Amino acid sequence: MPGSVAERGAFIVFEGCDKSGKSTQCSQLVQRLNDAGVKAELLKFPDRTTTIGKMINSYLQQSCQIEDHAIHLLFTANRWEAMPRMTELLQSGVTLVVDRYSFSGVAYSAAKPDFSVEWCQQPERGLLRPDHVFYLTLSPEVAAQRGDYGTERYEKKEIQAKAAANFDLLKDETWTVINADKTKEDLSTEIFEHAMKVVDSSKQAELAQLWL
Ligand code: Z5A
Ligand code: MG
Repeated sequence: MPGSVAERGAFIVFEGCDKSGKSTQCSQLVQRLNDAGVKAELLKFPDRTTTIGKMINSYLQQSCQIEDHAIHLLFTANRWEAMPRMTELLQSGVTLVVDRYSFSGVAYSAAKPDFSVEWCQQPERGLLRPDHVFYLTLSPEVAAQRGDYGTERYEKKEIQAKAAANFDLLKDETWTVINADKTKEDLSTEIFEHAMKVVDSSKQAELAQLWL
């Protein structure tokens, strides 16, 4: 109808350190939203399927070296290349549930010596701003009960601790901090109830840009 504003989808991000259950909860949320009649899709960063994503994958699997600033910019570029499709999906009414985003980009790069949060944020400025971030927290002791760290580059206790401290610096009013030391089912119910409110409140809101 001319002049009418179509309802857009919500942009929901999950963040947190290794093994906090992000991927598990992202899948569950998409399933629950779809079951409730809300069109929702799952996206994940890094998206290891693109040309840039394949370089990131090799770096994370430690099969190549990439200079620290350069890899930071590749993680960011991997988000920029997704912007046209994400914008189109959101504007067509699809809710996006996104497993890690710019906050991981900043938290992990700024955990490296001589990197500041401000420097790391700069190339992320202007990306789509999430409507809501669910930040899953887990103590290192409980995380350890979920199995050993894998062999990927940042899967080390010290880096995870620094990243967690950096996540704390990035929180704002759009974040909900969730203690992830609960059953998968309990967590999923808590998150779904909150997410439905975000879906409702985002319908008429303008899409915004991050850190501008
Ligand atoms: N990185 C970066 O540097 N810059 C960037 O811009 C971005 C990322 C976007 C790869 O990320 C690395 O890239 C990451 C940050 C960096 N490095 N680190 N760390 P990834 O997202 O691909 O990493 P992953 O392999 O998916 O691991 P993860 O995300 O840390 O795990 P998770 O998704 O949080 O957890 P999960 O896979 O859902 O669950 C882990 C295990 O715990 C599994 O066995 C589950 O069955 C179990 N689990 C889950 N929930 C529960 C509960 N509630 N109770 C008990 N057990 C549970
Ligand atoms: Mg994951």
